[in-house]
Amino acid sequence: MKNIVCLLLLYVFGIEVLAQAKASDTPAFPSVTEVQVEGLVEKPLSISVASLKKRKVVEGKNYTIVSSKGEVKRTIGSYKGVLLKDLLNEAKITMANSKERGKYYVLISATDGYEVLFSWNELYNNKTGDSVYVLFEENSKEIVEDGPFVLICTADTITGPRHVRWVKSIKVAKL
Ligand SMILES: Nc1nc2c(c(=O)[nH]1)N[C@H]1C(S)=C(S)[C@@H](COP(=O)(O)O)O[C@H]1N2
Ligand SMILES: [Mo]
Repeated sequence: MKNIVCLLLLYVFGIEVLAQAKASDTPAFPSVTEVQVEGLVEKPLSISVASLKKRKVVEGKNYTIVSSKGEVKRTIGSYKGVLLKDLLNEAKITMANSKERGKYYVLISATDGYEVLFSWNELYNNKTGDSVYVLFEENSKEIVEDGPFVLICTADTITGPRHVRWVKSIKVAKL
């Protein structure tokens, strides 16, 4: 009798597990509803897609993802996002000693563990800073498979490595 109950339980749970696996087909990694701006900032932010839309939205066209082998992986026809620097300025980076600016960096982390960084000088002392966006829309649609937040740096030569899918946090830190 006990064995039959066990088999029944296994059967029911088996179906449950299969059903959940199917439901999570997209996105491929756990998605977040808000992206965190944190670390060495005065005012940490937790930002949803809706609240990103209320900020200064930038629209762009034809962003090409180039892999480290130099191959064009795909082109995003149009996108909408907010400049990373605008979010950092809103959160206000705390820097007691300006001589340490060269030690500051911004770490972008994704839910799959992927991480990339931008140095403070790269963002605030170079044109690159005007080309780093947190996207919430690709081709006039919310980003489902790779999102809801994607970070891009259009100034990069090989854009793939700093194209970050499933962005979960943006952390200001210091060496
Ligand atoms: N979260 C996350 N983003 C990522 C990666 C990753 O492994 N995880 N790989 C990067 C690399 S190396 C490349 S080339 C591009 C590939 O983009 P695509 O597969 O969306 O065309 O995604 C980038 N973004
Ligand atoms: Mo890549």
